[in-house]
Amino acid sequence: MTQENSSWQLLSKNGRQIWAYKPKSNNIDDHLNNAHNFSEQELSAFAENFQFSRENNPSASDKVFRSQMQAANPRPTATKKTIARNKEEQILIDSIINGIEYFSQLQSDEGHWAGDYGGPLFLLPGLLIASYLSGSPLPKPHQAMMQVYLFNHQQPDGGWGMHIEGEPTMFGTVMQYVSLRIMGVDKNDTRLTKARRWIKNNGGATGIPSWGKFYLALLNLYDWQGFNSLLPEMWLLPTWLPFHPSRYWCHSRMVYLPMAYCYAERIQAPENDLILSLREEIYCEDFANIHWEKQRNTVCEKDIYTTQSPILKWTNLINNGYEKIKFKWLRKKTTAYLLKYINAEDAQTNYLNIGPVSKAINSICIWHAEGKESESFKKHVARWYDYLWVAEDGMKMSGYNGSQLWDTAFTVRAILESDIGLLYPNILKKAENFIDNMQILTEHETHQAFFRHPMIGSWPFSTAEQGWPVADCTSEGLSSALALQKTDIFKQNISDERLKQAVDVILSYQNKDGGWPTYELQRAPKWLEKLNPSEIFADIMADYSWTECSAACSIALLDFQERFPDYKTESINTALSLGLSYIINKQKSDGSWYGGWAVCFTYATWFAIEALMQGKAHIDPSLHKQCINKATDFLLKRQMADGGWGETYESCAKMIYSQAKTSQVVNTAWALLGLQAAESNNKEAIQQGINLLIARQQDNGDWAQENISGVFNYNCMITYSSYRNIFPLWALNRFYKLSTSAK
Ligand code: LAN
Repeated sequence: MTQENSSWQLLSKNGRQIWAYKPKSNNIDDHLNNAHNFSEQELSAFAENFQFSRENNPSASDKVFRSQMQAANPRPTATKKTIARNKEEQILIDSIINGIEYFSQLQSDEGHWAGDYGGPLFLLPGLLIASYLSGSPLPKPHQAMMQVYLFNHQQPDGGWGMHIEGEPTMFGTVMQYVSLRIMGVDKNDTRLTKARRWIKNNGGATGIPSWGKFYLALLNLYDWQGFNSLLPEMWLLPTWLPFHPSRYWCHSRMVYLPMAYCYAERIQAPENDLILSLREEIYCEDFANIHWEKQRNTVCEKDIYTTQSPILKWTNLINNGYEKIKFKWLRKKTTAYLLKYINAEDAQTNYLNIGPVSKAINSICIWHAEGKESESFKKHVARWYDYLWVAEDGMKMSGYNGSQLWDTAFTVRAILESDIGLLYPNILKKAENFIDNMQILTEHETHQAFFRHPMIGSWPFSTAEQGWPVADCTSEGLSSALALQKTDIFKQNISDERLKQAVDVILSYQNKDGGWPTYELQRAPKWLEKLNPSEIFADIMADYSWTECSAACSIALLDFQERFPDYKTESINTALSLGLSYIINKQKSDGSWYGGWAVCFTYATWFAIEALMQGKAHIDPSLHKQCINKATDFLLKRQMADGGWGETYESCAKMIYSQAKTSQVVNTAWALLGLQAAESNNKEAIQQGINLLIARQQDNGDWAQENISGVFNYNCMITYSSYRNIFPLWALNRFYKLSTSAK
């Protein structure tokens, strides 16, 4: 390893992962080494070592992490050789083994797989604003790498998208612009001049969507008058009201909570030279002359995803009116409540918070309420680093504190799909250890007071200490634990009792419509979506059911029943028939399913097929046949000339299948998993897809990073860097299993 290779190191402890610059030791609690600057020389050495070009692919390959892990970890060897019956089979086995052995080098000592979880471009600005407002600058090397990241993702016309693959938007561009200025980049830097041109050509920052207006208002770059009231008092209304915030989707709830506090307090940076200059840089008109009230609903057309409904407009009118006459005593009571809630969320999540947006805004609230020297604020700052990730494109803010449990659970299933996986007991043992450690076994003390869904027995998406259970993560945790226990190759620690607790959680998560949501039951009616104020996301107001979540939960229940047929048989059977009917009803006329959390139709179609095939006994046979036939027809129709499948992120936003220029290994793998699960008799199509996966595999067992694979709320993409390994491996392993059992 070169010096540059080793200056950034990923430290990890029980799933917690932090990038440290030249750390003094491997102790994660001591990761900051403030003695260092980051020289120009080091920067260019980094760029040379880890080349990145947005033009080739805006999605980085996670080279920094991967090269480090490869250098540190020897390749494992199989406990015995798998004998092939012919040359073709040998190629298949070699590819699977190569894939497993390569990927196992990326496994941490504590058993999980880490990886780049970037993609959205509006996260890092939030953190930088928190650090700027609170006067807590990030270390120089971190800032230098953040600048690298932001410039790497600037597009040729000077703008930035909302996420790394998206077309430039006002939100993306203004937020990155301001971030770079906060970090001290000169306004005359040609890249910033170009960005300014983009902003001004598109109407200026008055048209930034509401989340951007909020961030700019904090910086004193937007008048709070130009921001629609969030009616903070709403939090004190009776909880039975259908629009009470406790009924919102938890991510919206936990973002609008600290936003309401900041709004109620009108938190605002003091004017200084930078702020005064920025006011001149990002607007088309003179800042002092902007009619702020008129800007409340101005949104640049490049940003709009959800248009304001008439009822939202009326609500805003009323709320803005109330703001003029508000009762001071009530406002005081409200902010005290908001703060209590923020403190509770901080404690429940060990200051990680539910996600990256609230992480930054909660930090701001605690700084404002308790001060920079308070213990709570220091605990917040300590957790900023849990959200930062270094890849060859620079330092980014992750969409979560990682995808640890999720990736580990899938990897176990992919490896164990055939007997080849059994040849790697050490990898599996370590993974089991991690999955064991990540199950949530205690309840938050304040869970009832703050509207939390019971969580004993659940699994999270990232780590147990983050403290937010997820329905389908619980399912993947359970399915992977059961798959491991089937092997019986080493001592395992998850008791029957705990498996049953997981099932109880899954059962408790089923929505009235028969499907499964993400973190909580759907608590608000769908019409509440009319009050979605975000402009840039859809379906954020309630926790609706999703095909993938419903499929994962149904599959976990089926896996569980196989092992414990007598546990709550009736309840599980009822849950299954409702859940599977939900999935069937969601099938589109072309045979596909829309995927809400990854790109896109191939993802959800795979999940749905898997659940319907495994749950066949619970479905009317003719309906089942019709449904599966339609699904396989859909997949076969979408196969590309080279044997692969490929979708772009536009499938998600437009909700219409959008074919990529080239096939994608991740989509190909999902389609193949689906076709094989469906027992499609088009062997040739499957063989062609398999050939493509093998041909695309690199010599070291990895696959190249292609298009971005994850999404949320239809309109923002998110990177799942492990998917390029997990799913091809899984599809190949299934092919091997089926071909050996058939003969
Ligand atoms: C995630 C990540 C995981 C994802 C799956 C488990 C894959 C999915 O099946 C259910 C939904 C879930 C848990 C999910 C929901 C939305 C999240 C939390 C994210 C995509 C990661 C980041 C995103 C979050 C909302 C980002 C912050 C943005 C806001 C609009 C608040």
